[in-house]
Amino acid sequence: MNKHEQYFNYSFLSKEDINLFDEKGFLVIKKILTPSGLTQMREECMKAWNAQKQAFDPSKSWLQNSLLVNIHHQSSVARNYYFEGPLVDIASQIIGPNIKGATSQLTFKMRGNTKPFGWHQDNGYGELEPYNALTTLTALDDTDRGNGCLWLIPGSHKQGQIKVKQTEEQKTKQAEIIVDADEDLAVPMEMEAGDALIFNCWMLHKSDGNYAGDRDRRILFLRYADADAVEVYNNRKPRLGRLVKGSSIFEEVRAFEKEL
Ligand SMILES: O=C(O)CCC(=O)C(=O)O
Repeated sequence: MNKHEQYFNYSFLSKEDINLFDEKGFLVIKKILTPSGLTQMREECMKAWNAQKQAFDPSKSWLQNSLLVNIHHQSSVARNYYFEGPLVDIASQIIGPNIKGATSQLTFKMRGNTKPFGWHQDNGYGELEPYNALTTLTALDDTDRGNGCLWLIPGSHKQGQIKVKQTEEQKTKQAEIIVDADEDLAVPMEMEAGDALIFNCWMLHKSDGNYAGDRDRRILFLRYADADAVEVYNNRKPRLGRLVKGSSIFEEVRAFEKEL
């Protein structure tokens, strides 16, 4: 029995799943959180959120209104999920034997938060190489078109890295990086609370505002990368992140293993 089985449902991708992922660039994993995992995750994440975030302010950016970084420093269930949960093996099936955590954050669009987040690739923010990083979004609420679910364009990862000339604000992650996309090809990713969506670092995706009025849309966003992944925008220095499987050629990444 896995020590976190009470909170997470462990599974592996089948060969068909992996083929589908290669072709479409995304997969949905149903019920990856157990009912108690979902309850605990919501509780701990909301505690961190309420301690640091203010009510929605339309004059502020999406990032200011909707993002809380490094949730694994603030919630033990999020930390266990990130470093020892089912996504670790799933990420390893896609990326390879050596992987590290690259990003952990909450993207919460609470009721009344009508800010959209335009089309982008996750590897457009802080480009990592090799180009096989995996984004995972775990829904903490049922999410649909009404409350601002994610939309993506199946197969759009095949166009590779979209080069954007970034402004100073974008480089320091204070401003969004929006790219062109064909809205007609977009598909809404409606999910039930406790499901996870995983996608390739080049997947084009966006979300609209939460216009549901009486429903929040809370998402736990975790990203995994090859343990040797470097930051292209930062003189190709290794991205620091905890090693969760295998090893790294970089001493500083191996040392990071011991940290939270
Ligand atoms: O949570 C959202 O609405 C969008 C999040 C997203 O696409 C991202 O953080 O890259």
